[in-house]
Amino acid sequence: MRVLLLQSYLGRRGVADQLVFPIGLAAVATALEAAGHEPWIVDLNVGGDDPMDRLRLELERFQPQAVGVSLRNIDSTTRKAPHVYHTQLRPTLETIRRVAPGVPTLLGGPGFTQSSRAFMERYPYDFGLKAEAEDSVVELLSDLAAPEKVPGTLWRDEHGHIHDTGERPMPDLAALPFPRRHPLDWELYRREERRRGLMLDMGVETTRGCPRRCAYCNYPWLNGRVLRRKPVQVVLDELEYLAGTFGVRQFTFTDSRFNEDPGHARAICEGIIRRGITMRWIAWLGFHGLEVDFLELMRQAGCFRVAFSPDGLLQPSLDRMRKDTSTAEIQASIEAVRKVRGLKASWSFFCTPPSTSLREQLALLGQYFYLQGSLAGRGRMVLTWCRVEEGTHFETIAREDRLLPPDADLLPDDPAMLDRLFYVPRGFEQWSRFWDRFLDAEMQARSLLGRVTAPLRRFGMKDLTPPHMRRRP
Ligand code: B12
Ligand code: SF4
Repeated sequence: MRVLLLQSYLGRRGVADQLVFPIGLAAVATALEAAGHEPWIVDLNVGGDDPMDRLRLELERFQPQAVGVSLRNIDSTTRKAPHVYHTQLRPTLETIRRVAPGVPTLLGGPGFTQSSRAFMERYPYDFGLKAEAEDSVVELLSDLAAPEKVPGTLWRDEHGHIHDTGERPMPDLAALPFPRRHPLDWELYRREERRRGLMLDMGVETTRGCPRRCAYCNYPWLNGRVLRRKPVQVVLDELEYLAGTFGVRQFTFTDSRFNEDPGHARAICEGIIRRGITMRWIAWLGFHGLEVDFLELMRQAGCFRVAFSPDGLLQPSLDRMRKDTSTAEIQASIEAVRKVRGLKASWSFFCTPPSTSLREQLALLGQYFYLQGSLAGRGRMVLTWCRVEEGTHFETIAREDRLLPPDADLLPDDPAMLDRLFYVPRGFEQWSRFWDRFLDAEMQARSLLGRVTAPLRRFGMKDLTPPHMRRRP
């Protein structure tokens, strides 16, 4: 069966959104190909200025027998650049129905999984597949007339009623091949890189799943609560394939925490060094058992930036968010990074987390300058507000604290309504405004720095202007 796989359009290009390769669709396409289907991936975020016209042309050219749409992102989840993505599902479906009437339509992806029933109710696609879909998509396409036999599926019957077959076990990651990246037009990414002055962000997985229970997090629903490992050999083969076949020079490990199993992470770094793979990469890390020699090993294996998500700084907020870490561990991670020459790092915090205090607000301010100073330009603090997501423990916290109107729509269509979904505890509204202005000032300062250092770019210096403030080349 010819299956067209679409990465949903984000509704804007080149603003604050990275250029991300659709590895979710690559994974689905790899499973479909192995089962004898013919997949073709179209990322509506690249190629041509009119994504729906591009979709029309692809539908006419490829003549698909089924169309799958990946809803990766629901909205920007950021307060500073609010944007709603999911509404693009409607014009996408309308275009498919107009150009390819009667062709079955499927929804999937992490954004879809987060609120699958709500999306099926809002947008009349025929089927929806929750969570990891390498197995379920093959089962469903083998007999579209019997979706009730495929666990993890939602579908609409002839009366418009939505049915749900419930949950299914996640696929066996150790048995899956790595996602092939060929059934799409690479040249369009290369062109978009040049147009936006950005580098394509290529994702690579080493594990799936997370056993932790952070209050705001939905990852355990997307990938389960059990850590599943991809065999080291497979990860290394994938890296060689990416470098050798497509000339990929940089990638991001997409794991929740690359070092959740430190032994597995070490084996990957050692393998990269042993095989002489010379790509640069980024990874998220947890705090437990973080050792300087492990960071050194990562650095030798090509890691140039690590990211931490402590979210809270003092113990009361860390505990209320079930972060399973301590202030001392956060500070120790800064010390560890400081000892590894050349390694860049970021720590993200919520400006106004639950159970915050005046002490924590002042400590956050101090931490901001401490990170800049102690790491001499290598360290950065990222400040955000927590967006309350449906069904998370954080939603319970926000309701306990009476911070969510009872009628709040957690999937708003209008970006202006997103603002109500960011957690700001009572008594800290002034602080929230302060952080708002603080971040504006930070952005202006970075933009100014970019302009001042512009002449040095001719001599090879990197563009320091924040990507969305750059002029298009
Ligand atoms: C790594 C990551 C990033 C990295 C990506 C690096 C890279 N090069 O890939 C970075 C930091 C760049 C990033 C950025 C953003 N991210 Co992000 N990211 C993730 C993360 C942790 C993993 C995604 C991933 O690659 N998984 C591995 C692939 C193989 O899995 P997958 O895509 O889920 O695909 C599987 C299934 O979903 C399904 N599937 C996928 N598509 C389809 C389609 C069909 C038809 C079917 C049937 C099935 C199906 O099958 C696939 C195989 O099993 C997820 C959380 C998570 N655990 O999913 C958040 C997540 C996807 N990100 C999210 C967000 C919000 C963003 C940003 C908008 C943040 C921002 N404001 O900038 C941007 C958007 C960037 C963009 N242009 O798309 C949200 C999206 C949901 C939401 N709330 O909107 C998530 C879920 C996190 C969260 N907060 O809940 N992200
Ligand atoms: S925030 Fe990270 S560590 Fe916490 S539950 Fe989610 S994926 Fe796991």
